[in-house]
Amino acid sequence: MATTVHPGACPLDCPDTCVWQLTVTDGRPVALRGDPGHPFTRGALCGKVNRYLDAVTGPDRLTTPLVRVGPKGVGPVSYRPASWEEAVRRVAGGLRASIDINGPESVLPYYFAGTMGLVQGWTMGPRLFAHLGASRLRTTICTAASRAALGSVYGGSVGFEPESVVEAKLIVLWGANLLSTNLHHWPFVRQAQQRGAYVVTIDPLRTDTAARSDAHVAPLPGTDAALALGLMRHVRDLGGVDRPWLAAHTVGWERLEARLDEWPVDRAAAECGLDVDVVRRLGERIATTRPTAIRIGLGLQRHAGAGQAVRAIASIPLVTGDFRYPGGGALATTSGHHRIDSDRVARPAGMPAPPARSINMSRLAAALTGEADPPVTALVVFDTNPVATVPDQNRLRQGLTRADLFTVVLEQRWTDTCDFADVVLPATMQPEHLDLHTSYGHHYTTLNLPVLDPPGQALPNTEIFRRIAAALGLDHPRLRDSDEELTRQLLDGTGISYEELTRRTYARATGVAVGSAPYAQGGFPSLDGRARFHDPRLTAQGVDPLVGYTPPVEVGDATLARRFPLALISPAGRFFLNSTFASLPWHRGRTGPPRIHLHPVDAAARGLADGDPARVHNDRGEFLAAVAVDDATRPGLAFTYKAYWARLSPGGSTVNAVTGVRDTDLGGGPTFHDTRVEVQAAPADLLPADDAGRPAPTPTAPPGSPQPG
Ligand SMILES: Nc1nc2c(c(=O)[nH]1)N[C@H]1C(S)=C(S)[C@@H](COP(=O)(O)OP(=O)(O)OC[C@H]3O[C@@H](n4cnc5c(=O)[nH]c(N)nc54)[C@H](O)[C@@H]3O)O[C@H]1N2
Ligand SMILES: Nc1nc2c(c(=O)[nH]1)N[C@H]1C(S)=C(S)[C@@H](COP(=O)(O)OP(=O)(O)OC[C@H]3O[C@@H](n4cnc5c(=O)[nH]c(N)nc54)[C@H](O)[C@@H]3O)O[C@H]1N2
Ligand code: SF4
Ligand SMILES: [Mo]
Repeated sequence: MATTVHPGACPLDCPDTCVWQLTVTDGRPVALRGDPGHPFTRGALCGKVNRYLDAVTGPDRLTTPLVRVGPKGVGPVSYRPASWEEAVRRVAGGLRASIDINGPESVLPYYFAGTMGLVQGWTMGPRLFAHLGASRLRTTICTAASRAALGSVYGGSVGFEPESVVEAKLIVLWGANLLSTNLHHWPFVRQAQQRGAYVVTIDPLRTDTAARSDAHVAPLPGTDAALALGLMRHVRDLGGVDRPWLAAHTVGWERLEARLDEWPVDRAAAECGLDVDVVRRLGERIATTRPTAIRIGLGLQRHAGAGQAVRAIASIPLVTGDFRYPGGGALATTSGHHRIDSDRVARPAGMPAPPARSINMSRLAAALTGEADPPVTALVVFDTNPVATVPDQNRLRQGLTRADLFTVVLEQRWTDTCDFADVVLPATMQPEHLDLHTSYGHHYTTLNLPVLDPPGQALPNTEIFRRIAAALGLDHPRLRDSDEELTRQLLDGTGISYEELTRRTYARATGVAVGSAPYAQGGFPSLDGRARFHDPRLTAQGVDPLVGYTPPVEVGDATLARRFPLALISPAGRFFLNSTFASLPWHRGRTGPPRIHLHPVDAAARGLADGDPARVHNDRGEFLAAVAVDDATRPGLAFTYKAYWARLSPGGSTVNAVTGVRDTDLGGGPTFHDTRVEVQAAPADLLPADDAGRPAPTPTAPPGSPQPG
């Protein structure tokens, strides 16, 4: 028996981008472990990816192209296998027909971070569609609000060096559930805590992360900007403003200071539904503790006021001068530190790429049901499962069922979205293709080489797009670049060579040293190196140029609250990664059925008990779930985990049947958590017997995971 061990990168949409080691015996994968030498992820994967080989070797892998022969929307029965030659010819014919009738902008490539790999995700597909003059996709579904907000405040998505957090004396985890979603940052936080740091989690829910913090502050959802303004006001009143640093490295403090006059602590506390002393005590700690590190999560960004919230939170360390110190400052994502520019590779110099409109991916349901003009009549989906993950699921399905829409889906397994495809193309998984990864949670770049043969006829996305380009008769040489050439193009100008990565797998990539304070002397990536509280460029986007507060739209609507009294948020669960793994037996078993978590007071008011089947609904739609009576939340606030599959859920719908298409104030992001619903008892037979009332599993860390706490 020949056994070999191969390093690679976890491809999932997770800030940690772990380096793994895959053991292969006689061509078959037999074990997957974390690389103990990796400085950030330090040897352990997470619970869900410890079972990644279930996904690679599963009997549900797609192994052959499939073409539709029955109605849309009913599932695999509508499809028959086809050769690659026939499938690609059909795709080219569908795209050509759309272009001939409605012009190239009628074609929409729709992709996201199902793999974070730049080669499979962000090079050949986008390149082909740029060359065609197809609509461009604004990839807003995740970090758009912080990208726009931090672009305004710091000049880019940058912040403190994540490994330096061990030096912090106060750590604020703000709308971030590290133990579920950024597991490998937690040991650094824990190390700081053991060295005496005080850890505060700001989250409407008492998550595991909140429970392991020294303090938990639970504001009403969508009110974080008000909290940040109140905290800055208190810091100022206590004399905690670092005026020399502020004067040297920021713009607009006088205006912000005038605004803080409007935000006494009691106003902020009232807006956030918090006890005034809670805000005061936190303000006092921030005023007096150096360095303070603020980890800005994604959860607080799924609200109408997300742009202002991120601006306001990112302003706090500017006021206190925390960027002076290693471990001080704020950090949402490390993306802005990485130097690889995938857009340059997607639109290479010398390749014609006609100008085209942009379509906001978070508005897909609207774009497919009348908002886009010319209409979208060809849709090519890869690395994403929008039927499960975008807002307004019912309207999306209506759009996807349109007879005049030609849809292609590149996938590894049959998902909710495949149900609506005209052609389904089987794609490879990470151990089967070449890829290159940056990270949104650390400063390393990782190479992933193919080590397994794909099942059946599955092909890498890149190869599928090369074949589609050829079938369309496009002969630009850049549409024939190999995966290795694409990887070298991505690395061009970064100072890291392909050869180095083939030897070492990963390399520190950003020029920011471990444990350093990259903005101690200012030098933010803005044009003048300063950070901004006031930004006149935002006026053109209809946003207040000064850091301020945008209240939640739906959650804040008192009239709507009479019909839909519960605010609903849908954060990440531990054992799914968005909708990835949500179809696999082990991961489903660990996660349990869809549940609607209600505070005991709200459950009692509706006559609902733990395990009861319930209908969660508003004017957009409904989904079915088992009630979980849970005091991790507060009265008036319900929650459920995101990204179950619709086709595997009771009633065929998920939480995204009740979320709406509405943009954040800045960046055009989605507002999943700015949602109101009512919850009612549902007839017992609406939930499958094994799903109704099964007790919630207690999440426990798998062997080999970093032990929280
Ligand atoms: N296990 C697992 N890991 C994941 C993912 C997954 O699905 N599963 N998803 C990945 C992806 S795509 C992303 S973007 C990241 C997201 O990772 P996180 O940034 O952790 O995002 P969420 O889990 O969506 O939300 C984090 C917390 O924000 C809270 N929250 C909601 N609304 C508010 C608010 O208004 N204010 C405040 N202060 N907090 C609020 C939620 O209760 C939640 O506990 O995780 C990645 N990692
Ligand atoms: N209600 C609610 N909804 C949410 C959120 C929320 O907080 N609440 N969070 C949102 C967030 S943060 C995000 S990032 C989105 C993410 O939502 P999606 O982008 O839809 O992510 P996934 O559901 O993981 O789907 C990724 C798909 O890509 C496929 N894939 C992976 N690698 C490859 C590959 O190499 N080739 C091909 N062809 N396919 C591949 C996987 O099989 C999987 O089906 O969901 C959003 N949806
Ligand atoms: S923690 Fe994130 S990067 Fe690491 S194995 Fe799990 S999903 Fe992949
Ligand atoms: Mo995300």
